[in-house]
Amino acid sequence: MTGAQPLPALHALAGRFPTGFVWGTATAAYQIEGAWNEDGKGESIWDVFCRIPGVIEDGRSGAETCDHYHLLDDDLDLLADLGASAYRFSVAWSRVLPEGRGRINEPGFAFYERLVDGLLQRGIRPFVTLYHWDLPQALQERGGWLADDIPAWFADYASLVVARLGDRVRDWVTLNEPQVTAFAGYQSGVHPPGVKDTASALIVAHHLLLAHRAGAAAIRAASSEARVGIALNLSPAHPASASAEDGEAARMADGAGNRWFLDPLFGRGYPQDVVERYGEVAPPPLEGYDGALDFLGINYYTRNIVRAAPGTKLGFEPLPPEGALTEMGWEIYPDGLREILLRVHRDYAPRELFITESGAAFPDGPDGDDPARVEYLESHFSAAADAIDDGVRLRGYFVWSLLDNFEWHLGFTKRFGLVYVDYETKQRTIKSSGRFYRQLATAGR
Ligand code: GCO
Repeated sequence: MTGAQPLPALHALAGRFPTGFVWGTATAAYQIEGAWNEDGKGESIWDVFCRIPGVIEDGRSGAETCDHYHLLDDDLDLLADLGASAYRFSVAWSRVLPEGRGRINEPGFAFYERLVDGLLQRGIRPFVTLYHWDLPQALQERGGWLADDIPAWFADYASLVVARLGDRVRDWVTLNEPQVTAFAGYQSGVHPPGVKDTASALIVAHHLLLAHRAGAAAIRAASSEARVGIALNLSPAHPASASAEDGEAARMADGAGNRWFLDPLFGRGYPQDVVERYGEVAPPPLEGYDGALDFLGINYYTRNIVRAAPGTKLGFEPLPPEGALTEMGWEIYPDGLREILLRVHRDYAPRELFITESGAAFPDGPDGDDPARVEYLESHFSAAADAIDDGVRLRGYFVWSLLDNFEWHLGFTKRFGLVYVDYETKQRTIKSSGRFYRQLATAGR
């Protein structure tokens, strides 16, 4: 199998997306940049965390990874070659503010200016994420996301970046997946700072929401043209059976994972049913809070199936995924993308929606032959087109990821790229999925 799609089918799929649809790919700074301590960059919490023995599956770190910092021009050419009309990347906070606040690192800004200018020269629209998990270590030492001051620190950082790039960048994503920052960092502890305490995770989630709002105001103050969004990881929660107990379990899983962020961002405060179950560890209310979103970004990978678990705090537990799985062990479930888009559209009516990430890991080799990813993309783009047919205001789709890269605590054991990266030589090879993406995006534009 080569993964080549018959052209008429591909054109039919591309034709289901409206003119002006945004064809993007996505990355994050720590996962691709490398150059962890070059040109004045400060340490981030990931630089520090990766040194702890045993926390990263292959014992490695993002210190070098794809070396995008030095191979920027090649990667810009790759993006153009893939036919992308947009690119979502993140700014490493500690590259521009080594201590998180105060002293500016000019070479850090120069890098992002070169990146943005290079995109614009190639007709590619930048979508900039301000926070994709790599907090400056200096701020961690002042309490990190648990500190009451962090919304203000984030807003100061945001206004600085927008002051530099806001004449060329319109689309800003404040935070990537606040649910993961809070719960992987402070409940399961698989991300830095490796804390395992639900009460702390809920305070961090609260501070992230406050930081989003403060950041959004700072972005708008620095640029009247700016459009502000956030990227949430959302997954439908399905009950394991038709029983009332499993139905309630699914409602709680949806509440804790999805509504916990959606409800406040759309001005409804925290979901009361989940607040009640959290009991004494619940955060203070968010009265009068609104995310003021120009667009909502959804990162979609899979669905969750849950059943009742009466002994647990929230009363549910996940079932092991079944059926066809990606190398992450996640069920391949394109219908869930349509379902979550439709549900968010109906329940929250965001002005605009973007799929800010969707993609899959498979055990790819250097030949770049990845028929499973081609199929994954085809089925998920179809699901996105179905949602558009249903009336969802979906404006764009960013494939995760442009390049194979550092998959956080899983190190380099998982490959998500449209482009294969040889981590020794740093050589890039466009995979079959990259060629499929190019054909689709080109036909769609
Ligand atoms: C996320 C992150 C990405 C991951 C990707 C694959 O959504 O978890 O934004 O950084 O690499 O999702 O797990």
